[in-house]
Amino acid sequence: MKPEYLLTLGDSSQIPDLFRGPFLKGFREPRIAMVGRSNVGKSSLINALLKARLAQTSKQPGKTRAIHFYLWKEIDRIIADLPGYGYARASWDERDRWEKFIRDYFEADENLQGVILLLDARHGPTAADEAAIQFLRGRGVSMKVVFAKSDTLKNQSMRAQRKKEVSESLALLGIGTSSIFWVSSQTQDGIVGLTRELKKGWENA
Ligand SMILES: Nc1nc2c(ncn2[C@@H]2O[C@H](COP(=O)(O)OP(=O)(O)O)[C@@H](O)[C@H]2O)c(=O)[nH]1
Ligand SMILES: [Mg+2]
Repeated sequence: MKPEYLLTLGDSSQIPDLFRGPFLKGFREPRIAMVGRSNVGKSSLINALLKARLAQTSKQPGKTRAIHFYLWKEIDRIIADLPGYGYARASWDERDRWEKFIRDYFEADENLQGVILLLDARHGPTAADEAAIQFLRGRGVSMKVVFAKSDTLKNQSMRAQRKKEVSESLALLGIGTSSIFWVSSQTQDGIVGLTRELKKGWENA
């Protein structure tokens, strides 16, 4: 039942080698992709969900350039840690490369169950997050919107206020409250509920 690191996709040129029909290098488990801004907490959330320290986390944004895949045996899925977007110091050239790489990956992966779009409980959704939502929408990818770092909202009224604000702005982007989740990788708050949801399926997405 232990989760494990599977492989890394470094760039688009490796796609034909790794993806065959619904398989990722021989593995048939459906994929879940973790998408979000650089430093929002993607790798930390993967570790919290898998109950392991497999994904590398960092205080510095803009570190991950590749897609790392992990086998999440507990729920029979493969979870993909994607490079973050919206890193302020990235050059235009780098941003274009991000888009192309991610687009190539989504096109290649025939067994992608859906995406966890990770937003920051304090600031999301930013313009870059909205662009990502539109991008995923346009590709017909199922989405669950997860707010990370919920521990940073210190009290009940702050939480209630933020929830109201974000559900209004997400509704404008076509995302209903049943696809919105709040988690903290630090306190583990919401991790069990999200796991259950990911295991269940994506009917509501
Ligand atoms: N307070 C708090 N900090 C977090 C949480 N999750 C991640 N972080 C911090 O946010 C930073 C970026 O995390 P990381 O998982 O590497 O983000 P990534 O770039 O999206 O993969 C690190 O310093 C983490 O310790 C959380 O739930 N609560
Ligand atoms: Mg990361």
